[in-house]
Amino acid sequence: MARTAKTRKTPAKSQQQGGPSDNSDFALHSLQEAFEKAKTYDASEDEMMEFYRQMLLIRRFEERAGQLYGLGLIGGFCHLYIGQEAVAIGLQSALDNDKDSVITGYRDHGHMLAYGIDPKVIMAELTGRQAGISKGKGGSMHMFSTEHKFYGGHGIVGAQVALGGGLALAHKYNEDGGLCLAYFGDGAANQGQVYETFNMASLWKLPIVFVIENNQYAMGTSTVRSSAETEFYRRGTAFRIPGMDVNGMDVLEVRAAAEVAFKHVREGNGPVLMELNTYRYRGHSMSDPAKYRTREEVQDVREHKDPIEGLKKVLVDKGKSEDDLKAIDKEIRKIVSEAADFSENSPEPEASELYTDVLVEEY
Ligand SMILES: Cc1ncc(C[n+]2csc(CCOP(=O)(O)OP(=O)(O)O)c2C)c(N)n1
Ligand SMILES: [Mg+2]
Repeated sequence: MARTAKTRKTPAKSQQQGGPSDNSDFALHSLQEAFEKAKTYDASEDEMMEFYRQMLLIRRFEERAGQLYGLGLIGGFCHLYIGQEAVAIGLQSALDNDKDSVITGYRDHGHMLAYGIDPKVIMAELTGRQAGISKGKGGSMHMFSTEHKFYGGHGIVGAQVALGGGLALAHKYNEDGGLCLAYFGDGAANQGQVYETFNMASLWKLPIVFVIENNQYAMGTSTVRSSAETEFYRRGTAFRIPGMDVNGMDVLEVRAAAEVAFKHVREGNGPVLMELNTYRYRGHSMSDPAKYRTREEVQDVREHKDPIEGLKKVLVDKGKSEDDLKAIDKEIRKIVSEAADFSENSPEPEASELYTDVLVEEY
């Protein structure tokens, strides 16, 4: 019988019975077992407020980016991260920003914000301005900051995984103590070079964390229609890479998983593969009317699994007042408005910029 979208797993799958550690045919589950012993990161109240603030920044920034796109101020492609905020915030909060590197695909604005990069230069890049992080020449998909060890922003599905392997090799070769966090989607997980990278990374015990952001769709195709194995955390088994299955809608769970995975990698044990189960609320890109799923499906996730609302509940239970949380919202709206104003009022690149950053010689 054909599998339908109804049978696909939900972001809450990892909370259900019969998780990976019960699966006798999934051999590399030692990290999953360690993680399942303490699935919620014991965050201080300040840390939780910071997670809340950062996730809200991504949400409001992306909403504004969507509006600017609608007004014609952003051209080209634009892939929003709304719904997936807990993944980037939970993982990147556990990084050492002085040492570690990050690489991802084209859905990259949220990762840049999570890495502490100024919203103004991200928004200015989206609107193609000189002040943008790639001088306005990269746009939404090609943002880059070597200063922050953020290596893109890539439009070729899966290519960032092989490049991430290279970054990890550099960390090891230079003995700089860093690790590479390489994000890719459920669709990208079916790309050939991903497995070549798994092989070399495991063979050479490279310091890399492979993160599959399973948002359930690759463009308009759900995972059950495209993938023979939808338990993506198992995909490293043939390469002896331990897997972890994580609820990517819960920032405290993501951070708890990150602690286990990063420790393993930092101790020189080679790569880890993490599957982060999440969901994108908007279409694949701004030009996608999303006819391949029902409104009810999206609404159900928004109402029951939203990462920001989920953390808000935890904070309110801990005694935070609605007013405290509203004050954060106000602060974030101001930051986002300033970023939008900055990006609209900044000059476009000079025509002479057409001749810079162009490779014309062999190297
Ligand atoms: C090599 C390659 N093949 C196809 C495409 C077209 N394409 C762009 S995004 C995409 C889907 C990727 O989905 P997924 O990896 O799940 O990432 P998501 O968009 O869900 O974050 C495809 C097929 C591409 N950009 N590069
Ligand atoms: Mg996807």
